Amino acid sequence: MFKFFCTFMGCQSYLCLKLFHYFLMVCAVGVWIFCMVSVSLGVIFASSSSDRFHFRGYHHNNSIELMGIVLPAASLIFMAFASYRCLITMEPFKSPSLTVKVLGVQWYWQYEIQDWGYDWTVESRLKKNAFGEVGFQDSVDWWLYGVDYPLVVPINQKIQVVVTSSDVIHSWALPSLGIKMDCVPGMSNCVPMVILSPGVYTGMCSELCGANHSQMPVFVEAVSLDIWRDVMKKGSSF
Ligand SMILES: [Cu+2]
Repeated sequence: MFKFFCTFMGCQSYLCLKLFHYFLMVCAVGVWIFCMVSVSLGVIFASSSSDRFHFRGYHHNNSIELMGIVLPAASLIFMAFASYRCLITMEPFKSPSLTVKVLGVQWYWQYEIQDWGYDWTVESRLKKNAFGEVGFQDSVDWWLYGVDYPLVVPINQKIQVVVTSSDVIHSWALPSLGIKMDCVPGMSNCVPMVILSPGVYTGMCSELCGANHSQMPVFVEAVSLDIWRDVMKKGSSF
């Protein structure tokens, strides 16, 4: 678990996998366009410099011109469909199995779960060392990411995350789950979350929200349903 801290985290949600595949596909299309343009330029330069007679089949060639229109258009339509599918995956669940409320506060997160008969609220603040200071790597686990009370959620559940803010705009971001959602005061935004494997997932507030913006990491622990029920039964942090 702790070794993830020093590396990139992999995709651990259905949404993140989809976004990553879309990213790879767009990269592939980019490489393909680069190759096509390079070959075309090569042919043009070769035909205009030395042996014009040899390459004259490429000038005013209808089928090549048609290809130059159809192939880019087809790749754009292909990417549009793929991105539309990603957008649909980002839509809030119509029938979520669990709803989690995330409240951004200067400068900590408040998590509420009032579902399945539980009433669980925690304030998630950056861990400090014995002297009440932050930012000392040796003094705490999960340097600059560890919090006193993390959000605990079950894996393989359709979790609707409802985010909002009590003061300024924050942003609840978890890269390995493909989530980055603005928390706007007086407004609630929804983001779907299905975590595929148990573990610890970290992110940061991604909207500059004030002096201690750096002190509101997002720290999520994904556990099995049984462990999650035990955590819920233990109750809130205050
Ligand atoms: Cu913030």
